[in-house]
Amino acid sequence: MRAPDQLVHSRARVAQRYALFPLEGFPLSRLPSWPDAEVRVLAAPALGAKFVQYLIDLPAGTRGEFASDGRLETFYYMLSGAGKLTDRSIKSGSFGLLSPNDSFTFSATENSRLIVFRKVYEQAKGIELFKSYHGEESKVKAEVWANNAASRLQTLIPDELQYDFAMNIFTFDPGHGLPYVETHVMEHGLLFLQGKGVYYLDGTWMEVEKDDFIWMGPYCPQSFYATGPTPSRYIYYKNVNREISL
Ligand code: UGY
Ligand code: MN
Repeated sequence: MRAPDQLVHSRARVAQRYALFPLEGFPLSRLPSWPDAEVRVLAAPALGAKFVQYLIDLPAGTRGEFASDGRLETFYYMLSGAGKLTDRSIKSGSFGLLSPNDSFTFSATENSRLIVFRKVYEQAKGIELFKSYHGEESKVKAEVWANNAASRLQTLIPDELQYDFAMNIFTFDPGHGLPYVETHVMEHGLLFLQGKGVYYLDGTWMEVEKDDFIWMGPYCPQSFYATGPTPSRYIYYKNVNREISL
């Protein structure tokens, strides 16, 4: 926050096919199912996204609920803290994909920060609904990406037809990035976990750093390269494995 006698500036941008938001610009909200949490709505249909993504800060000793409604699937990723997800201990780096039919309660034993992502599950003929799935980032192999050992990809959700989206973590060593500008029908909801760099969004290179959120809509030309002294890491959503509805 700036002092009352100072000017305000921001790297925040909202365009037709993308948006970039530094963390400090989000006002806080509450949610009925997370009454003690401070919630930032990173992306929502009001922006053009076909999903919603929250950043949730939950104080130690309080709880929140991932409520099922038979329609929305939910992905969570713990950025920091620790707690119990129903009877499972989770901590920084824990993640899971929750079926639209399952409800879970999260009780924070430490001050916790997590990403919660929700979208309508797209059923497909002949494909059974997936079962809720949990994992630890530290146990997901970082695969060399595009034949460059300085760019590595962790795939948190298996690339199988049961799942209608991917959630991946990219790591780029300084000086490395995506080897081309890519443009595709899939959307992204992307949170910077570490480091800094420059992101190419629909014709413009923009500086980005830890805690920034980027929404990329369909056919947003995009690329990235990492700068700064440490590797850059980001977690991102991508809708996959379904026909385009007409
Ligand atoms: O999977 C992807 O589409 C990825 N290469 N996009 C990105 O990192 N912006
Ligand atoms: Mn992409």
